[in-house]
Amino acid sequence: MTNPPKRIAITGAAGNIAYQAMFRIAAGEFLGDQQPVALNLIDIPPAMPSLGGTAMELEDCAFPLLRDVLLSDDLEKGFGDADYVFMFGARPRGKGMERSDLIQENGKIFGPQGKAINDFSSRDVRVLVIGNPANTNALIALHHAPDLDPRQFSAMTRLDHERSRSQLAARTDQPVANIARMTVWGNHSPKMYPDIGYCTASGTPVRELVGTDWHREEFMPGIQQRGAKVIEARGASSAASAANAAILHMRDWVQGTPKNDWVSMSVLSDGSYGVAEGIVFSFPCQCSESEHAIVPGLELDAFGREQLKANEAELLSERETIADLLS
Ligand code: NAX
Repeated sequence: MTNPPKRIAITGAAGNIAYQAMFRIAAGEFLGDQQPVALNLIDIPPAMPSLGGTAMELEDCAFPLLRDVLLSDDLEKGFGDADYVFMFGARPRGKGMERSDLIQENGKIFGPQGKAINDFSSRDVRVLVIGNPANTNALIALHHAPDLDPRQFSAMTRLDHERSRSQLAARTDQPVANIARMTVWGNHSPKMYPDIGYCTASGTPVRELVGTDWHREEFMPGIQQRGAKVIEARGASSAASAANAAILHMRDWVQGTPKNDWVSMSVLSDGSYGVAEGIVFSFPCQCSESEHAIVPGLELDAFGREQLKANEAELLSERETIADLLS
């Protein structure tokens, strides 16, 4: 018997990351090769002609699992009956734009979109915000979806998590598949805290293999600045790796994380680890059947606690900047 299709809404569908993500989703990399999918591709009116071209390409792939493709600049249609939402769509930072302007401008997008998800998507929808500033945009979206559980919303720090695993594999000379229990705490911004305190490489504590100086002086800034380095080299921001991380984030949320490991996910803080409630903060999370739980009880040293506080302060300040959008 064939499963009914799951409907996946993608905002910013004419953009770079979405272009790297949607073909993989349609090929079954997110929900598996037994699950038909329907795509709702959402963008703004000027992007519709280009999106039409992408839809032709999807058709030309003749993906066996792809049942239906809808293109829309209308939020009701776009988010209608969505089971999963990837929110890539955002305004890029323009010339002379301050970070606070960017936060304000993007905030205006995520309020109405959160409301449309609240009003028109499946009651069990799961939402991932990628568009920057992702954590605060997710906070705005979930705030405008009062009929849904805030736990149905998350923001992406998975790219930072995978970047970390890859660098640690290279440094310890271990296969990347054997790098476990990495944690990226905080905000998807250069303040994020890539923590190796519990991380293991083929079962050995990574901290013993790499040392504190390398962690703080090379690894941390390397991960925090990795996005900027990609832009410098490519002349464009990370797209394929961001799409990969978005698919992994959603796949693990739905299908579950491996036993004895966890992933980094930005979710609404419940006060765990002393982080203020009411901000979307990256925590170590374990997932099972579309639910996530913050891994409890990890010990942080004084340096780690300082890093969490700095991230908390940054996210509280971002929340202050968009306070009018939360009223
Ligand atoms: P692009 O500029 O290529 O695409 C953005 C798309 O969003 C465009 O097609 C634009 O028309 C659309 N858009 C703008 N306003 C919209 C609205 N109101 N409704 C629907 N669509 C709208 O950017 P891309 O490279 O795809 O990046 C997308 C976002 O991801 C950016 O905000 C980027 O900063 C962010 N990133 C987040 C990452 C993360 O780890 N959380 C990493 C990668 C990336 O930097």
